[in-house]
Amino acid sequence: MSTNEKPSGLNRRELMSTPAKLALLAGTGVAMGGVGALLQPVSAHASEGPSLAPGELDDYYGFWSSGQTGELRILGFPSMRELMRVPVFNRCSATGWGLTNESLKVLTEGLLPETKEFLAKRGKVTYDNGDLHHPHMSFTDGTYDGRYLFMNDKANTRVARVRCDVMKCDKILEVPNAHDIHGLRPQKYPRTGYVFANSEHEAPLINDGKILDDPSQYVNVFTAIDGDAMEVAWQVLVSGNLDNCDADYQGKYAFSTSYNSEMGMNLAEMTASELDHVVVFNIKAIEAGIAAGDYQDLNGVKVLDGRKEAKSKYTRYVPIPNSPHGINTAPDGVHVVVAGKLSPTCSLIDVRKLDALFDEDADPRSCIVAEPELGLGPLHTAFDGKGFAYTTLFIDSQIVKWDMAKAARAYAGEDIDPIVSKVDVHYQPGHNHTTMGETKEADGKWLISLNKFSKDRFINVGPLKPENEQLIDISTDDLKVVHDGPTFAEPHDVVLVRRDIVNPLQIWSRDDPMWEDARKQAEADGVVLEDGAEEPIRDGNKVRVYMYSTAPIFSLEKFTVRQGDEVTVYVTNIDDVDDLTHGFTISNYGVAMEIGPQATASVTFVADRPGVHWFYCQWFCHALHMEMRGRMLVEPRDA
Ligand code: K7E
Ligand code: CUA
Repeated sequence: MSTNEKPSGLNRRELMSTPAKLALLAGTGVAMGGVGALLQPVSAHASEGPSLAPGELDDYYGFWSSGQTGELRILGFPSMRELMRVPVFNRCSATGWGLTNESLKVLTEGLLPETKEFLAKRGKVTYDNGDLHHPHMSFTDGTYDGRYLFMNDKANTRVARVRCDVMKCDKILEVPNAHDIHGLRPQKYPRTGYVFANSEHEAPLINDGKILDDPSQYVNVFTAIDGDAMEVAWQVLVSGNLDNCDADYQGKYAFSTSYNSEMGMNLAEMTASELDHVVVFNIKAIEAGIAAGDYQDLNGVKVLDGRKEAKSKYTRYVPIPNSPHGINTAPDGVHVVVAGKLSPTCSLIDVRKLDALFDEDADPRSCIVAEPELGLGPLHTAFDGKGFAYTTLFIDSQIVKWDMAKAARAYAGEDIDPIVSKVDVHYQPGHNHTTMGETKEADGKWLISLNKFSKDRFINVGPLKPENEQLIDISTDDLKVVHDGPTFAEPHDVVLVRRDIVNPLQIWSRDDPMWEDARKQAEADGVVLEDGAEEPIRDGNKVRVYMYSTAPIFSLEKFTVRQGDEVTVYVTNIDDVDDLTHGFTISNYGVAMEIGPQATASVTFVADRPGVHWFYCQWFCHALHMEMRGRMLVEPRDA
C-alpha cells in the first residue's frame, strides 16, 4: 500500500480525529523506529544471522512478489539468497518474455477484446507493465500442494498463474467488470479450486464515460476464478471498495477488507467513517444462487448481487474500525485477523460464528471475539501455529507479537494484556510472513518483515532506495532481527514454502504444452523440431527457420531471408544436461530468447534490415560459447 502521499487539498484538522490517522496521513514517510515501552533489547546474537556455508541448501522456498516490477522472485529462505526471477507481467531482456511467441501467447490470450483493440491502436499487443502484489501457492486440504502460484496485477486488472514444475507463467487472465485486482488468495479447502480476487477500485457498473460524480451508481466486484481452467467462475457485486482477502479452512467462506465503505472519491471522503467493513462471502449460498439462476450476465460472467442494500444471502458486512487493510486466517482454522490500518486495533473474527451472521436479525459484529489495541498502523498479520499472531505496525515501524487467546479473554472483560513483545524494524513494514504461516502447517520458525523504507540502512545508491526485508527469528519469545535484505521495487508480499513441497523439473519434458503451437507448425511443415530444417521454409512472405542447439553450436551456421519477410525462428535445445541453457540473440534486430534444456522457443520478426546479421547464444554454455553463433543474411528487396 502507498501511504506516503501528501494529503493535498485536505483540511488537516479533518485528519486529526485519531492519532493514527494523523500519523499515517500526515507522516513524511519514515518514522524513527518504535518508541514503545515494550521494546525487546536486541539479542547479543543478532549479528550471527542464518548463515549457510557455500553449497548448503535452504529449508524453504520464498516466493516474493515485486510490485511494480511485475515479476515473481524466488529466494532461498532463510538465507534470502535470490535464486530466480520469473517474468510475469513485465518484460525480460534475458529470457525474451514478451518477445517470444510462447510468452506472447500467455500475455495476450487472456486479454479482453476491448483491451486488445485499445492496445492495437497504440501499436501494442499487450501491456508492458504490471503491479504484482500477492503471490500465493495453490492449496490442498489446508496446506500448500506445490502445483501453482497465483498472483494479481493491480495495474491492469489481471491474474496470472505460474507452474511450479518449471517456474514459468502459463496463464494470464484479464478479469472483466473489475477495476484493478488487488487482494488475492486461493481457496484453502478442500483444494484450489477457486482463486479469490478483489477489485480494488469502484466504478460505474456500465463504465462508458457517462457517469463520474454519482457514487450511487458505482459498484465493485469480488471475483472467484477457477484456478484449474483459469476462467472466471462467478462474481459478486459489493458495496465499498475491496482491499485484501483471505479464505477459511472449511471451504465455506471468503472475506475481504474494505477501506472505503463510504464510497468516497477523495481522501477526506474515503477516511471519513470510523467504521468500515469486512465483506463475508458465503460460497455455498453463492454456488446455489448461480445454480438457481439468480444472476445477471455481464460481459460473459455470472454476476450476483451482494451489495449491502440488497441484503442478499450471499454476503454480510461486518463493521470494522477504521479503513482495514490486511486480513489473514490463522492456522488454527478458527481465527481471522483484520488489521485496522487507521485504527490501532486488530479485529479477531471467529469463523465458527459466521453461520449465525446470515440469520435475519444477527448483530453484524457478533463474529468479533477480540479487538486488541496493538500500536499505530497495523497492516498485515502472520502466525506461528502456536496461538500467536505477528502484526506489522507501519507507523510505529514495529512487529508486535500477541496472543490471540489472551486477546479474546481481554475482550470478554478480563484484565489481561495480549501483547507479548515488540521489535523494531527498519522501516515501516507492510506485509510480513512466517514459514508455512498461511497454512495449517505453520511451523513458527521464521518471520520476514517487508519494510517499505530503507533510508540510512545501506550505502547510498541515489534518490531511489531499495526496500529492506528483515529476517526475524521467532523460535523464542524475544524477536530477533537477524538479517537485512535489500530488494528492488517493490515486494509487497511473500509466501514461505517448505522445500519438500516444491519439486521443479531439472530439464523440460519434450511434451511440454508451452510450445504446442511450434510443434503443430513444425508438423504442418514436415519438420521434426529436434532435427531442425536445413533450409528456411517459405510460405509467401512468411519464412520459418528451424534449428536446434547443442553446445557449442546451432544446427544452422547461416540462413537467408529477404527484406520484408516475416521470419519465425524456432530453436530447440537438444542438450539434456542440467543447467545447460542456450540463448538466441540476433544483433540489431531486438531479438533475444532463452531456450532451456530440452525446450523449444520461437520468435517472429520482420526482416527489414538488409545485410549480414550475426545471431549468437547469449547464455554462457560452454568453453566455446563465444563461438556459438551464425549468420542471417537479409537480401535487399530489389535484389
Ligand atoms: Cu501493499 Cu498486500 Cu497490495 Cu498491504 S498490499 S502493504
Ligand atoms: Cu549456447 Cu552459449
